[in-house]
Amino acid sequence: MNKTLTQYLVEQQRQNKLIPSEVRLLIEVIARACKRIGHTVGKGALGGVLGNQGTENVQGEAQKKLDVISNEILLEANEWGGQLAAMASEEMETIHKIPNRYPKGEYLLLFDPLDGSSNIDVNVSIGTIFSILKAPENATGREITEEDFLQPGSKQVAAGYALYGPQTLLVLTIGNGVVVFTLDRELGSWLLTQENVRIPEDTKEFSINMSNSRHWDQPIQHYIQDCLAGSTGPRGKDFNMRWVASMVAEVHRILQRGGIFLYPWDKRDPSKPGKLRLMYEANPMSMLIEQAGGAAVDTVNRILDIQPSQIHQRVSVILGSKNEVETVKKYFQ
Ligand code: P6P
Repeated sequence: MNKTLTQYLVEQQRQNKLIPSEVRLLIEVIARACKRIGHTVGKGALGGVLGNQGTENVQGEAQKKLDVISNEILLEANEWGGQLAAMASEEMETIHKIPNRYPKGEYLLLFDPLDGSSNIDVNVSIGTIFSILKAPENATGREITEEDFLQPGSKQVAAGYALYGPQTLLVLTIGNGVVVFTLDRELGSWLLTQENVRIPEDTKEFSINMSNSRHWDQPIQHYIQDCLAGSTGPRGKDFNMRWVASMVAEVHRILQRGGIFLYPWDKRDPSKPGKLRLMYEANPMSMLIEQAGGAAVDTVNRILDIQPSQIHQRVSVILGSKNEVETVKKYFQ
């Protein structure tokens, strides 16, 4: 019988003293909320949950009904438990403080409630990404502010994602490697199906939105050209390409078989350093990638070292097989 999520977390808490009970309970609540999100997503047209909400989020993007529903599920599930001081979400302009009627804890939860929204209405894999930080020591006894969230990704206590695909998966790191749980839909239990996930250090598979190529910086243009030149070109090997347009699906493929994912700055909107958000997309994914032996940079700097300046800030993302990320960095030097 596969270990349950609870058994895995209790053992990590007991053996490695890696996570206090508050973090174990918090992860279990998040996992339960992701079960509900997956169930709701799975209903599709039968649940009347497809299509647009008719509103825009803080990013100026049209919100899907499921974006809003998923956000609500995570807020409601995490408000009352007493582990959190506040939450932040791609779908909310400002931080969400724990209502006074509930006890407050010392952790901060950040999430992209449903990543890959452009895929919702066409039944392609989407997911929930989450990141757990500890509130600063000096936050005790005072109101939590947005500044309290602005910690580098290296400070994350835990990170993970749920992937709503052919299987419903929960992929998690508490700083002791990466593990995968598969949802047993009959039992409603997350069962441990993979431990110590390791990313192959080399790859022949890149993941980038090629339709943006005329807008890329020169180094990215050169890197992709060299990949496309294949075995007769400077790389001396043929490459394959994948683009699902769901970061969760791309990262999961890379965790399983290696690869490199790139969403670099481009000149469509020069003021934006990239499309993806640092706090609740790039940071949690970078922690998972590094914990599995990969690398994650913003073209030159380690993503987990970036000191955030605002909660919704964007960043260029290049992550995956360690040696391939190093190769891309050389094009920028
Ligand atoms: P594009 C989804 O909207 C997302 O934030 C990531 O999950 C995904 O990798 C990227 O944007 C897709 O972007 O420009 O190809 O639609």
